[in-house]
Amino acid sequence: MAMLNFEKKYRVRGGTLIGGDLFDFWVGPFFVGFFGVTTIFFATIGTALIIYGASLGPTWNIWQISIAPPDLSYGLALAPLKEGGLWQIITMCALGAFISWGLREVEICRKLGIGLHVPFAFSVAIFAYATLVVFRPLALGAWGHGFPYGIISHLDWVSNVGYQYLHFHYNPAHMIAVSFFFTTTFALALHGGVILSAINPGRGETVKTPEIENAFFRDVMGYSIGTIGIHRLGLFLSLSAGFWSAVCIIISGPLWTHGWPEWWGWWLNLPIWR
Ligand code: UQ2
Repeated sequence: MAMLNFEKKYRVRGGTLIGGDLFDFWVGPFFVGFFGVTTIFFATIGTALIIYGASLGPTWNIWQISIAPPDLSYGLALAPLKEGGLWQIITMCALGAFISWGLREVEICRKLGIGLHVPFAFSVAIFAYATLVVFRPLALGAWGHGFPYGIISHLDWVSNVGYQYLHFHYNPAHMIAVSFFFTTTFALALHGGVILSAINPGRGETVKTPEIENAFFRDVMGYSIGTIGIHRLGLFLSLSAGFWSAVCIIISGPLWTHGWPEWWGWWLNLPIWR
């Protein structure tokens, strides 16, 4: 923990978005801030409600515990606690905690005088979650379209919703999202591989510089994107994966209600085949 030596130097006052100096302090290594307090608040209530919901259920088997959204017949109304109301409050707590955490990241970025790339990246993950449990249910007119909170049950939900569109892999936005996920792992494999190899040369050899990393990729594929470039590319690829994931599910139902294989009829129906 050598970095703790000079960490105090960067532990600066100010940069808060709300509350001024009131919550501008640390507990051990953790910055608190107004949004640290709201994160703890929402996370604690949300977790307590999940445990309460589990206590009502038929099982304590961790794999089978599930907290379901309301029946479709409740539409966009609030449901009784044991009829999906718990799911609704837990969803509000989850979003409250996630957004609080993102804003706490913004405050820390402002303190340190760095860009807002990390909270922006996190906001894309929050956006993808909100698409599943808020935007799409709103567009379809019922909270019952959200996914259940359970390890196995959320997998069943994904499978069932997928088959509802016959073969979800024919969803063009899903294809784009999957391609971005794969490309992200490829880029991270290349990057992690080259960094570990440069920093961990053979016995008696010195640690290698970015010049050697550049030379490696130029030798292999005639092109090096550079040390900053690979991180820009990685951020772009991963955010694109999350963005297109949100797109592929928001268009399923609100925009396209048939099977996804049928969507490709536009190709077969082109007038050039006649
Ligand atoms: C690179 C570079 C790095 C890297 C990597 C590359 C020195 C340490 C991984 C190579 C990446 C390229 C050529 C882009 C590949 C394109 C896709 C879409 C995966 O050049 O600079 O810095 O880590």
